[in-house]
Amino acid sequence: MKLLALLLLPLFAMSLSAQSAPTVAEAQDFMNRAEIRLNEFSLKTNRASWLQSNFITFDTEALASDAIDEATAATTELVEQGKRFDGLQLPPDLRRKFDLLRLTLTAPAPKDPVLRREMTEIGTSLEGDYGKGKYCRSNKPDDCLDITAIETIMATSRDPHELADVWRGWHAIAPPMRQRYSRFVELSNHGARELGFKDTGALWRSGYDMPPDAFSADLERLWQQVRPLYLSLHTYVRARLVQKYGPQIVPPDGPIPAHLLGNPWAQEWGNIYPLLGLPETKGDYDLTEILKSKKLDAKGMVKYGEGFFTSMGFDPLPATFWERSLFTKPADRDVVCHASAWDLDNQDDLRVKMCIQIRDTDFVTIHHELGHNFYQRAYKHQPFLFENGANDGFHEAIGDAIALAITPEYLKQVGLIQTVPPVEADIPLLLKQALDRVAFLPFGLLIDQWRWKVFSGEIKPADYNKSWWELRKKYQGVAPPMPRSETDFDPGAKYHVAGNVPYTRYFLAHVLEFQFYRALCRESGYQGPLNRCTFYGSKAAGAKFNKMLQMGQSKPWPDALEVLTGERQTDAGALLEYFAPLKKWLDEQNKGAKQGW
Ligand code: X8Z
Ligand code: ZN
Repeated sequence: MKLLALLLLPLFAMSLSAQSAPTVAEAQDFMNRAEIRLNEFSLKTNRASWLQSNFITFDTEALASDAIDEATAATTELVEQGKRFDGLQLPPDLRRKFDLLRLTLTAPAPKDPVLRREMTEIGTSLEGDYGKGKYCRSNKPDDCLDITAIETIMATSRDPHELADVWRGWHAIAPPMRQRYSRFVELSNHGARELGFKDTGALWRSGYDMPPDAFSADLERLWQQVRPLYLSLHTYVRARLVQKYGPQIVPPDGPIPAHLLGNPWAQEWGNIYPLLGLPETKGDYDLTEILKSKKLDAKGMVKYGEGFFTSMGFDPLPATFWERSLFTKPADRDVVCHASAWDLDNQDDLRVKMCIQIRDTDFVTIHHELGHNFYQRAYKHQPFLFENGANDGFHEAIGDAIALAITPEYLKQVGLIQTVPPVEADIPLLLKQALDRVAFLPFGLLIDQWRWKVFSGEIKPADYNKSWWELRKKYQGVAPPMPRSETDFDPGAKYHVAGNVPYTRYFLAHVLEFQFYRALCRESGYQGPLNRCTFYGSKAAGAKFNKMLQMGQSKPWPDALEVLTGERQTDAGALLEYFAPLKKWLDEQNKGAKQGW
């Protein structure tokens, strides 16, 4: 960094002093140089971060911190220098780049190098701690469960004591993060204010081509649109869990204990589908069983994902994707198992990093991750600052829209099942989908409702855990399995809090993916109930999709949405259409039952 800064500074210093009134040509020149620098830093930090999350050691953490520190410093400096062009009338594309430049840092840092380094090191160490997190059930070192093992137990065990124990064990990784987290918040806010934002949360909310307050209001609109469906699902699931575990463990009128929903964070509930007592229907299938019986390995599963995209006309992934990705958890070292997709050089060096298990949810996650990679490749010809999703919700929704098209019809076409289940199977199929995608909605919303208040100071460190559970109750209607206190730090047991990844993107994605899906279905010529549509093999759908993907972030997101869907608003209409038959069915089942908690 030192050398680069020295090289950079005279250039900018020159243009700063040469003229007091800046010109459009200078702004253009400044931006061209800035994008070259940013691209170089991005490559360096990507490499260092890839190493750090694939080999979590003292040294890789230090190297990643160094790279991030340098890149943060350079970006902050560029934003600072870019302020010079603030009042200048610029062509819209160029103005957009200046606006995006201000938003590039998810973790803005103080200008003071000592404070900046402190913040970067905290950030890296929190993510590393999450990656190393384990719960050792006894004192024997070989009885330690990592997050992959914990997830399996939470998905399959039906013993409430074991579930509570494992839940508690996993959440015990987080209290040591608490102090560092609150310091991180302080330092990052400091940086955000220096960049001209109220706090880091305000910076995050500014990335949606509308004023931050309008964005918050839009989220509330979407939540109100989907909330009745969530309540119907919650009511139904709670009643079945009361039958399974008894009213002592599941209060019939209260929030559902968070350890009984098949997932350490109660964020997706698909794993408890077998507890819901639906009769077997003709043609029922269990994708996990099928994947196992076909003896598919992790790579084989990813091949299916790639196959979906190529069937729509996208080029296959490059050979380096297969050589450099991490598909399975290495036996001998700590890695960050939380799935992610990477674009190391903003060109062709695409990778995924995932500890794949042979099961249905991982099949879906693979499509999710590949959605990121195919998006990244589609917009690689854009200038650096436009090489991104139309907004971050779009990035998360691409692969999910494809995963929605993993219908029985599709599975039959690729030879994974023999017969397509009849229409009577629709309710079970829809319920299974809803357990993952509808149950997720309040969770997707609440994480940043918590974090935005943490960043704004409305939630003080002394209330971190209490306010976390208030929001969990308010939105999700779930409760902790045992009393919690401020010695706990339950938010830190979720990857995106420890790793400082904004989360509202996933709420948006869970709405957008149905909009994308419906548009792709229409483009493929499909007619019929929405939940049975697949566009596997549709070149027309692929071409339309690509039209949006290759725009990257070059235009405000409503423009991108319009290209694919003809709509300019995020809207849950498609989601509600998809689940309409289920909503009707749930409400019949729920007759007479109390809704809410
Ligand atoms: O983090 C992810 C992806 C990587 S971007 C696996 N997701 C969220 C989560 O796991 O909490 C996908 C769904 C929500
Ligand atoms: Zn993702």
